[in-house]
Amino acid sequence: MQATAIAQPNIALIKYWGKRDIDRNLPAVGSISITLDTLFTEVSVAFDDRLPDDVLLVNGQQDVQRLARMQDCLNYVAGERRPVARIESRSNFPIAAGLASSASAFAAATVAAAKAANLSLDTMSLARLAARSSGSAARSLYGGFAELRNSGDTIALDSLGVASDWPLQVVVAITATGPKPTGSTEAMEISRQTSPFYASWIEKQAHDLDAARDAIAARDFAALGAIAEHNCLKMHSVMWASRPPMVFWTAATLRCLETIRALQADGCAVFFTIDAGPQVKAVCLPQDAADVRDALAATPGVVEVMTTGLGPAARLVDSA
Ligand code: 2P0
Repeated sequence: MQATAIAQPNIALIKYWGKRDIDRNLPAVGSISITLDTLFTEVSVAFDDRLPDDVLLVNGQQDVQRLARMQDCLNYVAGERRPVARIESRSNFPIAAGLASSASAFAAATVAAAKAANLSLDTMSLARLAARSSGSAARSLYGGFAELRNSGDTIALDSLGVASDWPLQVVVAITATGPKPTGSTEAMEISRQTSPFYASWIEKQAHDLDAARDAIAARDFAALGAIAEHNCLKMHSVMWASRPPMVFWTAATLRCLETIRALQADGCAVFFTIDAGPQVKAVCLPQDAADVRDALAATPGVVEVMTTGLGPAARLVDSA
């Protein structure tokens, strides 16, 4: 009745932004991501009806604010009549700051809860359950390169390669460590309802997915970078043009883009992507990772840099 799982966050190169069904948390667009390796969230789930109530500890502290969403996650996996649960979550990176902590947390929680409930589910079923809690979490059920497709009435996932197939590096530049101001569900709905660019964002996504999938298959770094930067800037354009506008960037975010443009001009194989937060993720080839890290670390306003490779799928580490 107890299990522990680890999952790594993933970063979308072709972004998920917008929902077609809020109740079932179905995305309006497909997405393509890379799963990281150095960052992780470990979640333990213990089902025990002797406990008075569900309890969630995040990094050792009881977390009442995040409890309801975690309870929902366990309900999706084990049913609403599941036993009372004690959930412990631990991450080695700042949570709720645009570093995909919900992806790794809900991927790990889904895997741990399924095992603790003695369910034997395949990866796609686990991914679909994780997606009920957080759309991006489904992608962390896969290592390396993953594609989330809208498939009829549901979602489906494909592996586009494991980490060792194309060992890219990612330098994460942290420019602010506080929580982001707007949650993703609310922010996506604001975009859907108010952004004049939303319809075109949805319409063009299939093209971007095709281009990125082809670039990954061909290991064409320049082509992948071009489509990933374009898709990222398009998603942020949708947000900026929403009402109220959602500008998650800081001055340091923009300075990081200048740094990356300068590196590119020097011949560095690097491109950027930015999620719903102020951090900049610079994806690069291994031989350029040290230069990218040094340049971003020296960029004014960057408070920390973390370098990571691509990592494995969410997995069980212990159960009893
Ligand atoms: C992504 N993001 O594809 C995009 C890019 C943020 C920007 O997936 O509402 O936390 O939990 O299904 O997965 C953030 O959204 O959204 C996200 P929910 P999630 O990585």
